[in-house]
Amino acid sequence: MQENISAPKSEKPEKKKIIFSGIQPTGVMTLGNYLGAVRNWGPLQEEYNCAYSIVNMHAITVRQNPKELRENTIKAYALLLACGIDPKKSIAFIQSHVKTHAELAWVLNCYTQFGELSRMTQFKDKSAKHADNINAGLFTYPSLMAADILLYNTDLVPVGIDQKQHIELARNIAERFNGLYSNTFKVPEPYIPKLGAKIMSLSDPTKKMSKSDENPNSFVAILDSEDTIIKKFKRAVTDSEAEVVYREGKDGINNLMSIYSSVTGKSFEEIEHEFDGRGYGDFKLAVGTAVAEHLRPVREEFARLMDDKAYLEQCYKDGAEKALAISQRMLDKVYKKLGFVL
Ligand code: ATP
Ligand code: LTN
Repeated sequence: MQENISAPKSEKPEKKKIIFSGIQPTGVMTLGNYLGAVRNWGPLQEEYNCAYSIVNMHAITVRQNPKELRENTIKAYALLLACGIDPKKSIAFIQSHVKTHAELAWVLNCYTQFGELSRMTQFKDKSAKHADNINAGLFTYPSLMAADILLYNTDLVPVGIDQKQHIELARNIAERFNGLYSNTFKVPEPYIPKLGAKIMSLSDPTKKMSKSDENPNSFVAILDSEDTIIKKFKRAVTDSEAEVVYREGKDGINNLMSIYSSVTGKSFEEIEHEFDGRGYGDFKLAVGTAVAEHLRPVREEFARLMDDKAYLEQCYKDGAEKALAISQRMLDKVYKKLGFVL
């Protein structure tokens, strides 16, 4: 007998939840960005309505060379598509093309406290790193990020663990606004992967892998050649033991095990077993080879897309149009509640 698995006629189909995330076009995308965030964005398209943005307005909170920023923005967009984001399924756009982001950010700035922004770890880290340019944009960066998220009625924000604090602030801003003006914004949740949420630097495994690190050996860029990837893993800092086991204090090995597990799907136990009695040299080579192999289709698709700038332009223009249509409705609602004459 065939089972009737369709929903009863009276029940409305459940509305898909909404996902929003962004990445800055500051330099090259790293393995950290990929495993912590971007890699998870493609598969989410099947179950959710997704919007993904290249957040170039966030990028200018630290000085950028205009020519490089322009090139990096196109490259970041192409990489997004190469990583599996399908512009027909998701809204994929460049932040500065959609004016509502800056407009809502201003409003939210007026509902965000100085004390809250002062507590942001990213602000403290970046102002220490760029002591000659602690600008107001760097300080209010999280209000723009809150605007990005809140404009789309977002349920979930897939990010690495370092962004959790910013999402908590976005939640607080949304709740504060809702409390003052009645329900307006959906309160978003962070969506952080169990594995890969914080990939560490290869040269100092107590620090996060970051694309703005001056030492290129500290990170693997998604577009690095196979040889470069293997070389970087060979040089990765580990410890003076020779045991491939996941254990507290073995930061370098723990990081390599997380990376290897993320790209092969093997559990830590399986990895420990595979490298039982073998040295770090073998293990590092295996990690490098597996990562290079895993990234090969991304590199190839990226090269293909960069040869078709007209297609990229058509995609980001189309993405911006869709993003504007949705976000303008939210901005109008906010302006009305504030008492702005419409
Ligand atoms: P920068 O070095 O310029 O500050 P970044 O490398 O931190 O940049 P972002 O554009 O700020 O990159 O981050 C994009 C996404 O990648 C975010 O969701 C962030 O949480 C995630 N991410 C960044 N670095 C890592 C990492 N080392 N491990 C896991 N996820 C990461
Ligand atoms: N702040 C994030 C990038 C970012 C973002 C967003 C992430 C800007 N706006 C909205 C998620 C949702 C970062 O530095 N990684």
